[in-house]
Amino acid sequence: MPTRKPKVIVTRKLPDSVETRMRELFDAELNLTDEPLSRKALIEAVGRCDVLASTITDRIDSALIEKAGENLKLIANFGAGVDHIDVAAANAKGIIVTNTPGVLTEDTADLTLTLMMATLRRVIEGANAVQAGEFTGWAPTWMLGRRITGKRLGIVGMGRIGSAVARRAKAFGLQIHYHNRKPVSHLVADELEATYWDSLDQMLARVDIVSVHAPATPASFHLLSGRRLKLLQPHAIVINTARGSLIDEESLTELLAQGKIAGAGLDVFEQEPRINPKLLKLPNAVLLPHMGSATVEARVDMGEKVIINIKTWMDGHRPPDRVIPQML
Ligand code: 8YV
Repeated sequence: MPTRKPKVIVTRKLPDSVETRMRELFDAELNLTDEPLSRKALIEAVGRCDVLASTITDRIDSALIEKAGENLKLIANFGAGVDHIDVAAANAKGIIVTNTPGVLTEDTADLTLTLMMATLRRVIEGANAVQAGEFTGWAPTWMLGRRITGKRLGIVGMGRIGSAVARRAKAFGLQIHYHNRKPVSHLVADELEATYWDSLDQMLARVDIVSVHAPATPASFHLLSGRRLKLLQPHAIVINTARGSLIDEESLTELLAQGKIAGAGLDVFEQEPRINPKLLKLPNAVLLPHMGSATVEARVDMGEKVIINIKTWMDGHRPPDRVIPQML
């Protein structure tokens, strides 16, 4: 740990209050343009900083970590997901990785429910129709969506965000089903009246809505594969506010186009910011630009967490949000 203020390179523009505090506490180098750093600039940054404050738009793979200078000891990620960071390679080089869990749970769960409702109730189609001057008056059979109350929701991954989604969904009258590595505690299951499915395949065949909330790891890549998506009933919808890699986007697009899945609400994509052009054209797909945690409050709290992680490390303590690879 340096006795001087640590050199912290921040790869993207963060909320003003966070940047101000970083300037006070650290020898902070901010990104005033907010352009994602090029590979060359990232290599240069890891070569000379003590701490890299990264985001999802930085690809921190083993080749980049190879280039790290001996001062780099902490990658303090602004965000909960760390699938863009090779945590094992960083740890092997003595670099700690931290993230910002907890503070974006409720906002991401809110956006998940927003997508469910927007998809089932055709909210975007309706708003677009009004803007296009197509609202010529109320009609009994126009813009019909599907009722939310009473539907069966299948949550894939019942961690913090999955549980927050379940709580909200229960209040909307949905029946909660979930697949997880292991069942949640009896207390939580009773509160949510949730049904545990050991077999993801069996759950998929029986739910009306499926929402994924698992971390992106090699094991969860295409968890909703083409084969599994075909198990869904034709009236089912798919929601993703986690990571694009969890769903085979090409198969999902085909099944939506063929009417074999009724709709999808997606906030994340396999090759962000690129989106499959066929998906963009589908009226039954509600697509958002990765904005699950995009509230002023969440982004300030995420910044605070980055600061706390750097500060505790700087003071010689174990940062509270250290990512342990075995837990991913
Ligand atoms: C963040 C997210 O905004 O935290 C995450 O994992 O997906 C987003 O909500 C993004 O990762 C910031 O780096």
